Amino acid sequence: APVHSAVYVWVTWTWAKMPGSQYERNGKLSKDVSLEDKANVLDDQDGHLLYREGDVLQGRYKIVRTLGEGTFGKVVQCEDLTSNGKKVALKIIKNIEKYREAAKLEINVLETIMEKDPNGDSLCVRMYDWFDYHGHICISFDVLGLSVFDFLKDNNYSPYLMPQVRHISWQLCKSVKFLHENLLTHTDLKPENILFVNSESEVVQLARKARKDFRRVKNASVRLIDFGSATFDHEHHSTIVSTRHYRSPEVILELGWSQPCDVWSIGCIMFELYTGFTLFQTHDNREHLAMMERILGGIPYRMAKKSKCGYFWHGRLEWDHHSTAGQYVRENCKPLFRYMRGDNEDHRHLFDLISQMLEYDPQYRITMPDVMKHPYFDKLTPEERGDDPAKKRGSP
Ligand code: NR9
Repeated sequence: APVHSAVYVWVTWTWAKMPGSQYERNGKLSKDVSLEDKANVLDDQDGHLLYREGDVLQGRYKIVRTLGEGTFGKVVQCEDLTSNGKKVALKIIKNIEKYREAAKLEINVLETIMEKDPNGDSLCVRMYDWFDYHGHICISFDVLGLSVFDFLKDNNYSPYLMPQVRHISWQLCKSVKFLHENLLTHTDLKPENILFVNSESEVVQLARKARKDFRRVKNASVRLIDFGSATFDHEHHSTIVSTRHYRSPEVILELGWSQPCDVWSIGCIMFELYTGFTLFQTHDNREHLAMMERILGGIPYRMAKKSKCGYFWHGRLEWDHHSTAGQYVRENCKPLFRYMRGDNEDHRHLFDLISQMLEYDPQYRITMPDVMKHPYFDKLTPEERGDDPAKKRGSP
């Protein structure tokens, strides 16, 4: 079986953008290790490459600082000494066989993306280069800004404003539509994997008496990252995919999955951009299903019947509404449309679209081409839509 399936991890990774975090500790860890001698490349106990600022990899990439860290490895900012010190983000995979094998599959996906989208219209992150550095697979990309998740967190979870929800969602849909057209499913769509190209922001005061100011990103252009779990139609499909909160019902019920599972994740993400909080805040399958039923109504009998996971009795979810968990779900979840903050057309269109993306049955769930035709997106500006003015001029 492909190693691809074996390496899925649930640990969410965090950007080490703050001095004093992991980034500082790394500095201390590698203090006494001379990396000048390239024959003496060392790893820490977890398989991470030990490095210091100023180290040069492949005689080309000079390490400037750590950008983030995850289960698979780290991301560092480098100067490309062969391109006038151009800034790149270098993903350094741990020196562990299963991660190395998974990284090779990821490179295969990234090469497919480059081949099918030579101009970068798909808004998927672009690979510059890759190499094997003493067992650490390294992949270089353009340097991007904060993730949509980190920006939200740093902004005290103030939701994005409607025009930005629309613009970010549109770009995400464009990337995912492209993947689906090329027989791929991303399988790990989440706000952490959507990065602003430039996360510079400005302070906004909605009302003079507003209790709190919040920040608005100046330009909501984003890129989709992390193709480490992306799966081609012909490849082995791991039973469990996606990060918990964004996981579709067919995955939880182990009914088999394909492209529609990405559409479900996007529905959850659009809700989160609009509200600032996670739609399904849970760590337990049964509770997750109970939340779905509270928010979206009953799970279809045919899906309940087909599932071998034992969450149902005669097609009904076994769930004690009077338990502590039952009370938690009742108090913290409500029918989807009650989360609307306004009753104008924008809000109605958004929730209509989200509700079609959160259709239980993957067979009936809206598909990416139809998502992009939804009237919610009618209000995009031509720039946001990514219409190429050059192309437009050429057409009749
Ligand atoms: C690209 C990526 C991460 C540009 C960046 C960046 N610019 C600034 C971070 C900061 C691309 C990534 C990707 N997959 C990732 S990061 O395609 N996965 C998370 C991991 S895996 C090993 C360490 C981090």
